[in-house]
Amino acid sequence: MKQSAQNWGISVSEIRSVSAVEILDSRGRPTLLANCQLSDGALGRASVPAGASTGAGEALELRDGDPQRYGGLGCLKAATNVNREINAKLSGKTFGDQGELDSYLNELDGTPNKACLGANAILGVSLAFCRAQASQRSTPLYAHLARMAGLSPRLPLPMINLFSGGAHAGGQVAIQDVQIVVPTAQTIGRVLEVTSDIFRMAADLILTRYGMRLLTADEGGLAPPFESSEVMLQAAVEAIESAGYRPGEDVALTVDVAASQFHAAGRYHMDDAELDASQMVDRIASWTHRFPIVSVEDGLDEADWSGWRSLSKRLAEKTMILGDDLLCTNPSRIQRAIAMEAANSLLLKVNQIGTLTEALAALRLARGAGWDVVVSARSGETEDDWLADLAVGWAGDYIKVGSITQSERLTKYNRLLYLEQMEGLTLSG
Ligand code: 2PG
Ligand code: MG
Repeated sequence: MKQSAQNWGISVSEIRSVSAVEILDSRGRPTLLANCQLSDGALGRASVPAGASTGAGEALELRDGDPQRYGGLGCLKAATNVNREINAKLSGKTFGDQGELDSYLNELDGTPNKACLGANAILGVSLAFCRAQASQRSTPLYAHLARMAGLSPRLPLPMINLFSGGAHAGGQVAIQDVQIVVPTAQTIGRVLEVTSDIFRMAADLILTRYGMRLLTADEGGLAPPFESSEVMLQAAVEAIESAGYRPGEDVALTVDVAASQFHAAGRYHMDDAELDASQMVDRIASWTHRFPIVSVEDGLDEADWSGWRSLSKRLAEKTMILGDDLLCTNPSRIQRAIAMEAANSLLLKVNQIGTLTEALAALRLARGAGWDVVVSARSGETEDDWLADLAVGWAGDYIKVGSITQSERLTKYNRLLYLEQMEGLTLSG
């Protein structure tokens, strides 16, 4: 059925074809770029990100496993799945909305974690179809996503990576990210100005202290050989002060502990210490007293539900207890966390679950429980900027993209700047 691009009354989209190619992500590892062409000619294209500190509950990212290519990380099988099986089933087929397409893709895959076709193949098609529908309706992607979710678009507050450790920086310190937020800023433009001031001061501080310039991690954060995670947190406070801002008032900190990465056999190998769950909770609580931390992501291992519950009991009143690996953007894990009061905020990464529709179900569950939502990039990203539109269209409270260096990060911040200045969107909605 042919559609008029201007017609908001469009109810269906017929797919002419879908296709995919293997491309490289910001770590130089393979990932997928997918196309979706509708029968009226509208085209959507999207590329798929990839994590390094992945949760065990994530949908399966299909890799070739051929040691002769990219150390086994090739995505040719996933691309072939799009080009052959998925294309054969989708071409000529009509879908009313994203939900219909995504359910069909799930049926086609037939496994609970997308292990047959690959979550990378399925998400590529899910996103490309979304872009194609937005284009068919001549509407910006964020507005199409907002309409799909029944939400009013608004700009999210960025959580911006300053210092990195853990799996993103060779493990020189245990915790993965120290990020800054500028809660007092009225605009994304101001957030980025303040961040840039702090980033410059942080780089100078590192040069003075460690005699080295920018050693950057996967997401562009500074990654000097800090002696401990506490030293990293302290350095962030010093950089904020040196830039002329008041820690805890003008600028706050958020951390991604990514504790699953240093947890083994019930113990947390935190820098030089070996802690049990209750000592780990004490350690995090002491950080929140000594540093202006407003959000703690993955403070405990992804399977340590009772540890999460204690951390939440202790800190949730004042601090975001943010689940990434714990929740994997998976509605059933989120449901469990809500029932156990194990967290109060969701880190939403669509490639953890593999379709936009399931990610939206995750968002709705979190919102239903009164949680905050952080829409997040992966440590392996591409130059695609759909994440910015997703965070805006789905009215995320925060967006987490990494540092203000490296183009795969900046393309998202620059899209937010564009939406702020050209589309008149604001942080308050
Ligand atoms: C995280 C993400 C992004 P990765 O842990 O939150 O920082 O990392 O994509 O490696 O899982
Ligand atoms: Mg994380």
